[in-house]
Amino acid sequence: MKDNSRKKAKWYRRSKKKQRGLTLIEILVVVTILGIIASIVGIGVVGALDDAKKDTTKIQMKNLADAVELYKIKIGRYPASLGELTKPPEGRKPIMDSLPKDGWDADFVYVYPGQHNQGKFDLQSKGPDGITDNEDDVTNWK
Ligand SMILES: [Ca+2]
Repeated sequence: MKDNSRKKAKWYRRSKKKQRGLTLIEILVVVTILGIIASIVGIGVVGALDDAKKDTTKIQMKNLADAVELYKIKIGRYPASLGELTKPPEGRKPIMDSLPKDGWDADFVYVYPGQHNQGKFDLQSKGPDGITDNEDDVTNWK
């Protein structure tokens, strides 16, 4: 009887040790899986954030383009620079209180007369890389 219970206790301790080992491996597996899931979700969030910044840029660019058109209606010509939207010549009322920034908090590039939009103006955001004339730019001509 006593011998049997000792055996049981020994078996129990062994199985407990085994269980602990397995639990550690399981924790490692779970942590690894969680890490993989977190990185996938992270990539998704970063992607959504980039899309949101691009959308913000498009909206701000549209507002800016509307302000430039309004300037033309009020003053009779397109502004030579975006600064004229906030400080128009001859003490006229500003079209905008401040110039909008793109989704990456950078200034828009304004070119008049437009090289891409004949007879109008070009607006360009340098995009996430901050460099003009590459494929991540947001422009009013493509
Ligand atoms: Ca760029």
